Amino acid sequence: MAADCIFCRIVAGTIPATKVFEDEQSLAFRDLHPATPVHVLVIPKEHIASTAHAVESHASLLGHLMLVAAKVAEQEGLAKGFRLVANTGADGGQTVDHLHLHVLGGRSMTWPPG
Ligand code: DGP
Repeated sequence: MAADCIFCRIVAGTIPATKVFEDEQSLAFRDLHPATPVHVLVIPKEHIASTAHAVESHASLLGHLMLVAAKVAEQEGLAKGFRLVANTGADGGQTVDHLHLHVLGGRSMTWPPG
């Protein structure tokens, strides 16, 4: 756990969040500022600053997060599709330095992103 990390505090339960899924390795909760009708963040409980900070030993955890994201999408009724986003670093638009997948859905989306 990183002491100054908002998402570590959500994992620890010291900051509230609306959880939609949890297991030993991961947590999924609703984004505070939803960009789409369904907007859930899937995070590892372990503090990893970003995808750029992940190492080989995280490979199975990263795969697990993708599977959790798909499970959350199914649970949220996103049968028509959804978007997974992992903003990474300043140019990637990352604002919270704890690796997370955005599960976005509930409306059709355009490409490329802004
Ligand atoms: P990113 O910009 O990719 O780092 O996404 C961070 C997201 O985290 C952003 O969409 C807003 C969300 N967020 C920030 N602080 C909190 C919080 O305290 N609770 C919840 N549920 N979401 C948060």
